[in-house]
Amino acid sequence: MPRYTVTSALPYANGPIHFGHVAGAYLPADLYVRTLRMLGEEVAFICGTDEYGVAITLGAEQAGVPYEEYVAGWHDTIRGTFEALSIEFDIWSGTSRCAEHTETAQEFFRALDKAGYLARREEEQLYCATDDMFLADRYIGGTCYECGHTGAGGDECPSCGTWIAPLRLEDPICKICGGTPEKRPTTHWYLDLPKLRDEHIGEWIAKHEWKPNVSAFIKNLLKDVPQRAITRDMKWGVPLPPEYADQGGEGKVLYVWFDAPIAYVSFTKELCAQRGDPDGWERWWKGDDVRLVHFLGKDNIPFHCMVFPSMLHGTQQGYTLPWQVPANEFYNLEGGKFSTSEGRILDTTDLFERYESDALRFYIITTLPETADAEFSLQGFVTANNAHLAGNIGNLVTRVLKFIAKNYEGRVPDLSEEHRAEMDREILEGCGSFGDPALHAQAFQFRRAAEQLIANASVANVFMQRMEPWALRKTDPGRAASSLNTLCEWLLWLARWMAPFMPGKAQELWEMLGQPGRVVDQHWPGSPEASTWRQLENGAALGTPAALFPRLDDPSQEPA
Ligand code: B3M
Ligand code: ZN
Repeated sequence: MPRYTVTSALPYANGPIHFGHVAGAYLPADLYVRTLRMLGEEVAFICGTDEYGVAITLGAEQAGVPYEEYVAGWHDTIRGTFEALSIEFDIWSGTSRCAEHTETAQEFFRALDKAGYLARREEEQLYCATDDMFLADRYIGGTCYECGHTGAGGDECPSCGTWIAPLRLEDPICKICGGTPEKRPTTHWYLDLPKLRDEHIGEWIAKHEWKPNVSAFIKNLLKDVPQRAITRDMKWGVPLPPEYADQGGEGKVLYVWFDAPIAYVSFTKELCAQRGDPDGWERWWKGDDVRLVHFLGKDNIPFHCMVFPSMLHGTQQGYTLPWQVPANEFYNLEGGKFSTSEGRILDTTDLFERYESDALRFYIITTLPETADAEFSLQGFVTANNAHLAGNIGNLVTRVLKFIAKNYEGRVPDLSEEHRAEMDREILEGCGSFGDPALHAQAFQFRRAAEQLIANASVANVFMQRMEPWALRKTDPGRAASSLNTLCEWLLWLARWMAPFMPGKAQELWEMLGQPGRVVDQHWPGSPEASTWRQLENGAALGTPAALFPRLDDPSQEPA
């Protein structure tokens, strides 16, 4: 029986999560995990904040707060967005707060070095005597040696796009103090990706079955694979193992993209320690029965499909390699890119105050950028909500359960044996096709899974229109009751089918049907079969019906 280790890319603790991120690495993962769990699969769902690197130190320095305080603040803010969208990891940790992370990352470094996959190099780097530090790329400015643009950075020239070699910059300056840095010798370690590619990873990548949009991206990865620096002269980060101090490792930290993916392992250790099973982490990372699934946005493909697998393999400690990396394309905001820096993000607090989070969740799922870039549009959301949720599922639930509450004392109307076969035939064969949304979710086709859920709800709407129990009740009360009983049974399926997509609303429907416990804890129902699909007792007490999805006003008509 396979076990699933599911990870979502660790968001940098330097800004809010917007829907572009949610659609890339987080909501699809949560939907997938919820589906697997209802199918009875064993899953560990791992995530947390990425708290080191220049992306963090620059942000903290500009905010004028200590690094620890800065990352802790964003860690909590980002957790709030996930909670609002019912995205529930088994562990939500952080690379600077996870007690197991330093040792785990250092262990990877040692193992890779021992296996001969690290190269140690003496080299020159730009050093600022005023700030008493070697300067990482983004702390360096100067004149581009290709085009003469004076606003070039230590990483690239914004004018001509050249990837800058900092030592070649003309008139280099330190962006912290504006002074002129000097060249000083330093030592760094490089991950020998070419060697790992040629020994094993290249063949593994070439043979692995990737999602189509991922394999297109990966093809080019293998061509130009340089050795990659994995250490930095910075104070904030995972320090090198102490035994490297006298080899030039003093005052150096691991490059953030080296330690961050290792945090998936560290956080798993933390999770197992929390569960009182500190050694249990290995069952999630080693052995043939582990299925490692990484959810991420496409810009993280290289690190998750080539660099991290190289690191896992290179330790020679039996780590499993990714089973699937269902990366998504970009999710934009109404024709423009979501961009925190340019302020092009939806005000999620305002959105959650105005709209049901499950409705937002479902809309994002139906517009996921699974094979091509896609976008969030407020008009699109309102239209989809009114059509699929209020108009389809909501309408069905309200009409059936309110009618029963009023005319059948809130109890499941009786199914008469004489009508059973007719009712089964009608709804299972005569009202449109239905199917198992989990089959598509397990294939990472989440939009298709959502469409299947809507189609399944439509079957009951067609049945209701055809049977018209409110009219039938006057002429043939027995068949009216049997048809309403049949609709209640279908709603019981609908609540379970909905659970991975809209856990909150599914629970509301579950309780309206008088069912105990949590719908997310129910076994996945699959697809109804005539002989076994019914489970309700005649006369069973139902809960109090209520509107599940309110219709939304056209946002363009709303007051500004
Ligand atoms: N912190 C987020 C990004 O590049 C980066 C992901 C790390 S996953 C190990 O957008
Ligand atoms: Zn300086």
